[in-house]
Amino acid sequence: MAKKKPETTNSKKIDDLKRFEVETKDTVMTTNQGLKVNDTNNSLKSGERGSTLLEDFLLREKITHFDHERIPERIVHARGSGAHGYFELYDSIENYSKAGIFTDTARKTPVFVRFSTVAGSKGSTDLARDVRGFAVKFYTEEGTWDLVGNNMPIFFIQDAMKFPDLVHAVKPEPNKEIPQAASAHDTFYDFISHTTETLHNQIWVMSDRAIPRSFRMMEGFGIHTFRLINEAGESHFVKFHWKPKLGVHSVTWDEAVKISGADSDFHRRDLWDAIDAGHFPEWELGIQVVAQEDEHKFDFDLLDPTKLIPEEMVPVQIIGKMTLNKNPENFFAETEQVAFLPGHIIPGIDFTNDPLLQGRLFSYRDTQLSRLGSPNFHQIPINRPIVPTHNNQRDGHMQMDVPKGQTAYFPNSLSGGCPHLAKMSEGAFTSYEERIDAKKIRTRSESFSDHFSQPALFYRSLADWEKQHVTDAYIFELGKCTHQHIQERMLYVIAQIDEDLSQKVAKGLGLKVPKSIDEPLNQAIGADADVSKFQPPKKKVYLEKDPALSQANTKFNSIVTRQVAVLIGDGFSMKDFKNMTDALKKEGAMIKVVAPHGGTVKSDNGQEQKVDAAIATTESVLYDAVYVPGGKESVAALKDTAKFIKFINEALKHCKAIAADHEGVELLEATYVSEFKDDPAVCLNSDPSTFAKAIAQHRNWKRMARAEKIPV
Ligand code: HDD
Repeated sequence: MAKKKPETTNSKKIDDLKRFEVETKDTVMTTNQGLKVNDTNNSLKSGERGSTLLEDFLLREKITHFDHERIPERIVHARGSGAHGYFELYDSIENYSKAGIFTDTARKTPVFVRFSTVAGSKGSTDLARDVRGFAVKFYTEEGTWDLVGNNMPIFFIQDAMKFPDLVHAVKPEPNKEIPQAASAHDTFYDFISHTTETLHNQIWVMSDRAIPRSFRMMEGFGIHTFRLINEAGESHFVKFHWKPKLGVHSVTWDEAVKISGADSDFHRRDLWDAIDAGHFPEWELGIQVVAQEDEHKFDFDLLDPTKLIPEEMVPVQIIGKMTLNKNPENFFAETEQVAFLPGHIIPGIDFTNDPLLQGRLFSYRDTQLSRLGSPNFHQIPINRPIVPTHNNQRDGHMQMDVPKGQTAYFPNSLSGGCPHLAKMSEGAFTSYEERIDAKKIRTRSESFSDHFSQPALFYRSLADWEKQHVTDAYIFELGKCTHQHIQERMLYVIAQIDEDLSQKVAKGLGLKVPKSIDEPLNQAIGADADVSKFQPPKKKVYLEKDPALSQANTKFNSIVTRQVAVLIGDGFSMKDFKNMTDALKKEGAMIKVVAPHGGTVKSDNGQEQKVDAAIATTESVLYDAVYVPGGKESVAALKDTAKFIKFINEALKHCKAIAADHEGVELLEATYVSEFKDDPAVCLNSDPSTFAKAIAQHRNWKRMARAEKIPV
């Protein structure tokens, strides 16, 4: 993570946005017409206690604007958080692409990124078990490029035609509008179990990827196979990857549930606070490139968005870095009104015939019309490109520009033929000339029909603790379904991925894995219901494991922005406190003092220490690690408050690093930590560097099986 002052002046996009910023400091209140206002608290009445007059234009303007403040939320990805930043290229990849951002290493391309959950409404919890959106808008010199991806490298369905079904199945059930921001319900698993192409993305959602510790600690993927086009017009297939500098880390499901209550804005706050503190999150951009002639050399189809290319088969080449260094000035104007369209591309990048991507090219423009209300949504400040735009499109709701001249058509002579068509030498876009010789047909390619090999590869690649989390997630999710036939059908399809996994889930549900599925039902509801149709005679094992799929192989080298709760009361040892917190702060950790009360606490040498949170207002799930310094009186006060004991026991259960010095160790004796003294992430009277190393590990997952038994 970079730590420097925001560089807002050398970003063309930030400068552009400044033109629209409205300052209220040192200003007088006016109406929208500029009329100075001296009372905004009382309406105009007939007498002191009389009725309100129709004449009251001030009341009308204020209330009318308020009445229309809301716009429709996004049909999916309604809940999101955004930030500004920039992209820098390490080395030119001109062999593959002629795009300026991929050839010019001197450029700093402004970006706006929006992270999101998918299923929940705008006000839902950040910690839902869900896919996360990872949408990046690059404001390039050749026009805007949107890479609208997710934090998982595959998608649920293969054809955009099924998207409304998928979304209707996962959203709250239409009769009762329950549950909010959750896939754990009958309609979702009814759909999933009848649509086996979803199973790959589904097993990722059961994994820890679906409950990230932070937006800053998750990967991003363009998912589809795109094309890179070089100056000679040659095409290479490409998949885009974002790799976070902080590694890929997650919370446990028990924490996710509790964080949703303690701070449902956890991810939004985390992103804002990190940028605000100058700890700018960074991701490296990687590409997997496949030569045109290798299109058919894989056991899966490159056009199938439910398949990833294992990194073991095609390594990811790192080509650049994105840094987020500025929070938005206004949530609605920027994060809410930003409109991402997969159809926004630039010369040097092109689409493939992936049928999901092809449908997306239609859907996103369409949705902005109802969401933002006008075909002029590109004129909203956050959506404006950093390069000038000229064409003959005119009028429409909320036209902000004032297009000059007599003509709005092409060709024309009255305006000298302008705007004239761009020549290729001027950087015009042209679509890749793909040779097509085919019949018009409504079908699915046979090459898309293996639905089980890759979910199985994913599951095989996970560490034991990750496999346990997947098992627990299935038990939880299916346990929330009320129809046994849906649960059993799911057990059947999970067994096609991994028999042992299905047996474990079945045990948790108190059911048996069925030997076959209900054929009459299949016939009644259509071809897609027939699981066997989508199963190759033998599941393909083209790779035993892909280490990149497991979070056990991520980075564990930093404690930057890790939240460390330091538990103290009056009389705490300032020597212990300073020794530990100075060392951790030096490495970038954030120290948060939690005390029996708010305000300040006094140390053993009489110094006042500011309290960040009184114990009554906070929960252990909001921190990455816990430290208890010495101090007799302090420890006695902590022991006296049951919530401190719960706080520590929970941190222990969630496999976090815990440290204590001198009398602080006595507090831990009153908790389950006393049974975990041999644990490498329990640091008693140890050097701060030992504790820092344990925090950098994120969690001590080896503790998991024993810690599960802690009753909190
Ligand atoms: Fe989508 C929003 C990601 C398939 C239709 N999608 C949306 C956002 C992200 C994605 C990150 C939020 C953008 C923002 O922050 O404003 N969607 C994906 C990915 C997909 C995908 C990675 C598959 C690889 N989406 C997909 C399909 C369709 C849509 C197949 C329709 C056929 N998606 C939409 C949408 C949204 C949207 C309804 C809602 C709000 C918006 O577009 O602007 O049009």
